[in-house]
Amino acid sequence: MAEYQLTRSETAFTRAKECFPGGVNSPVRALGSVGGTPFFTVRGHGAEIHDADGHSYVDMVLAYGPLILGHGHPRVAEALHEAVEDGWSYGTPTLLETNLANRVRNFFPSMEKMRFVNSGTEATMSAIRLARGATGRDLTVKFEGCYHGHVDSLLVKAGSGALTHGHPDSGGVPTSIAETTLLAPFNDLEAVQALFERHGAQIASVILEPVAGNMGVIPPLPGFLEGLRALCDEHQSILIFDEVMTGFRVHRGGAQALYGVVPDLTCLGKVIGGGLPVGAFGGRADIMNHLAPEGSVYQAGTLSGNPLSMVAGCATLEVLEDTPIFDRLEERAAVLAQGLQTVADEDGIEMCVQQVGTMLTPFFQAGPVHRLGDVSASNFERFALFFHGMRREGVSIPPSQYEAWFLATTHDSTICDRVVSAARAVMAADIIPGT
Ligand code: KE4
Repeated sequence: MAEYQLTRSETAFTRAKECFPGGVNSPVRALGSVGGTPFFTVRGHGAEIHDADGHSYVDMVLAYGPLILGHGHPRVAEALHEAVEDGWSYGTPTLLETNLANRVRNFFPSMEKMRFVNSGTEATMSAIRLARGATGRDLTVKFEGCYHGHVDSLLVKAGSGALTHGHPDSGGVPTSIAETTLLAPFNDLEAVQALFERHGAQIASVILEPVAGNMGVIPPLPGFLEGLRALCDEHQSILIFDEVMTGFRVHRGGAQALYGVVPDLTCLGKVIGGGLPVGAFGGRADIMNHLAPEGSVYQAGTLSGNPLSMVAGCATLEVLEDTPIFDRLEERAAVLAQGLQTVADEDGIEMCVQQVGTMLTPFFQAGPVHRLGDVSASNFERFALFFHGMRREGVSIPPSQYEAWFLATTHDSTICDRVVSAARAVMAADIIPGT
């Protein structure tokens, strides 16, 4: 019998495992919950991503959100080519940072002042420290299944990769730190009320993904965000919207624009760097002014505001300032979500597609999904079959039921039709109703 020939990605994965734990630099990329070997990417172009074995896929991951303009957008590429001619790291202030801050504020007017960092994790870590410093309180309220990056005190019942690998409570986080985090189920206002009744005077902040994306896409129930706003006002706690994922994704102005609830602080990342390393946190000036060098809350970063991320972010937001582009993108996401739902319904496959703006998640269950406990009722085996079937059909989706799919401006109706056709083929071939 002919010897099996390893694919280039399989060989690359073997070599990567000699360098990195699990062969990856971020756990979700290791396909832990669906099995198999991740493909190794050699390039991305437009709506597609291409692997080391010559396969092309419609990319519904888009680097987990940043690439709202797709891969290699000419405006972003041009901005980077030009910027590189002037050097790419200075350790001094530059006008590039001010330009991006002003563009961000056009979309998020609640960010009276802000600070750039290099990841979403840095943004949320800094925001909760700032909230503690500004209030003199120690406790943070977070929600089960929400993921805010790998911040020690927020890796408690966290979502995304932490859930995918079944470790929502990470090793290495001292109990003394985990105890500063109070937990409530997402969409459960009464549970938060009870926490405030018991700990109100010690609660520095409430942080949440205003639309959850790291346990799959779960919108807030009517009144939930408004209720959190009222509780924070009543107890002088700081309301933090982690819009690292939802920013520019659920609405041009994020969830705060979509639902009309204004947080005290906002965390951003992903889209504002156009795919380069970036994060930002900002909000009320009276809170932000507690930050060094004006105030006592220390936060710093060698590469904060780095020129290449700033120009890539500016070029990206410049394109998004053209409103119709975003509106058309949202429409296509809704059509795609409906297309996936229809295919599942026609095939008698239990699926509940939840979509907000340009992000969506097909849950393999009847739904609706309102909180983490609901997600665990999904058919994870089916999800794994679906994942591998879609890859075979030329569509790359996130390798976990706990992740969100993303669209880019490059995902025109033809591309979206390809995704629906692929889903139809997979459901017909790989997924047996009732199993
Ligand atoms: P980063 O540190 O990964 O840039 O951002 C952390 C973060 C913070 N807040 C929210 C709402 C986020 O979604 C994230 C990161 N999202 C995941 C995807 N679910 C990043 C992918 C990964 O961990 O590899």
